[in-house]
Amino acid sequence: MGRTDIYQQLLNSKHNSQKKLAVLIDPDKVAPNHLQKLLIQAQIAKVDYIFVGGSLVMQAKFNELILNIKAYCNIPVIIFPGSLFQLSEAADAIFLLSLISGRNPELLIGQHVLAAPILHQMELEIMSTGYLLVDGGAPTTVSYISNSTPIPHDKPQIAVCTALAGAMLGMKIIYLDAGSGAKRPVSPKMIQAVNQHIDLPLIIGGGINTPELAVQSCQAGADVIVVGTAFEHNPDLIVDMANAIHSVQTNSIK
Ligand code: 1GP
Repeated sequence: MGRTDIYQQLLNSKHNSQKKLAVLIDPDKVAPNHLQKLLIQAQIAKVDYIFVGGSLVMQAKFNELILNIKAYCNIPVIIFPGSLFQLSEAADAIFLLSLISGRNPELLIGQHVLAAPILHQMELEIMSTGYLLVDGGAPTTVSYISNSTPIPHDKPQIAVCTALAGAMLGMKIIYLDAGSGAKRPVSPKMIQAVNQHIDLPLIIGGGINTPELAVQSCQAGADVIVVGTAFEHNPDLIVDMANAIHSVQTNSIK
């Protein structure tokens, strides 16, 4: 299998204002029968991407999970790695995340140095991603494990400066995350501010649990909405969420 061109697709979709939905599968949280149901719904709903990963994964069979996902659906699978243990050539692509909102050197560059020789030998498309953790109203697993301070919810300017720095450093995607199960998602105000300053694909996740919240984020400038927890509780929500996101029409307000 040759390398995929998911990044180019993301750029094209951004250019055409087509909003995308990614379903996040946390390896620890999905039982095999639930996985099948989730993926059948995802296929029916024409979900755009499956992200796989978590900031704390206790499940050892990462590769097997990705092979299972591939067996149930043909949606592109992108690794959203919480650590070096979450690598697999069975996926299509990987976000090479640098936690630029934090000041933990391991997650800015340390883990990347260790992963680089392994990634170099894999056929994965690698997408350099500036990852910004935003306060979601309560401590999340990612804020604890990453040992980093999230950007305050009501400080869009910090997110803007951080995203700008990431773009200037050559990162290709910006991911604003309130953390899995966040009590409040990244605010439309923050999304809009970041979107007005950078021209890169903008991924938004954490605490988005209704189609209305997803649409608000898209209208503020999100290109890809990531949903995990809400679908773990209710896979039937996938179709409504996808329809809502795919119907968003925006006139880019830069
Ligand atoms: C977390 O952005 C993702 O990294 C998804 O969050 O589980 O709250 O949907 P949820």
